[in-house]
Amino acid sequence: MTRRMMMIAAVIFSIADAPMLAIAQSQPAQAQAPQLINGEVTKIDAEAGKLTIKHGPIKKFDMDGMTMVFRAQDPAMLKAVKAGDKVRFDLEKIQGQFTVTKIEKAK
Ligand SMILES: [Cu+2]
Repeated sequence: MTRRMMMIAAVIFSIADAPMLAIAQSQPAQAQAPQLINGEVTKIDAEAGKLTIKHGPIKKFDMDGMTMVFRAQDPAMLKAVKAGDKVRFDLEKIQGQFTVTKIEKAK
């Protein structure tokens, strides 16, 4: 009986902990405000779904400023910007490819 009660208590506690865990996990995500990278679009290749950006240093990938080709996560991005535009963008490595996940014109 006592053992059974303890097991029930353990289940209740694990349920009660769940929302707290969710809160704890969401906090680091909030602290990581998207740090956009500065760059300038030098070329759009809509057919390949790629764009070339002359970018500033990218800390998270330990990169200095350079010009490189990126995959666009969303083809709409390739219409939203054009060669010569100063932009701010975010980058992720998706399936081994540097992929622009967000891009906006710099003001
Ligand atoms: Cu680079």
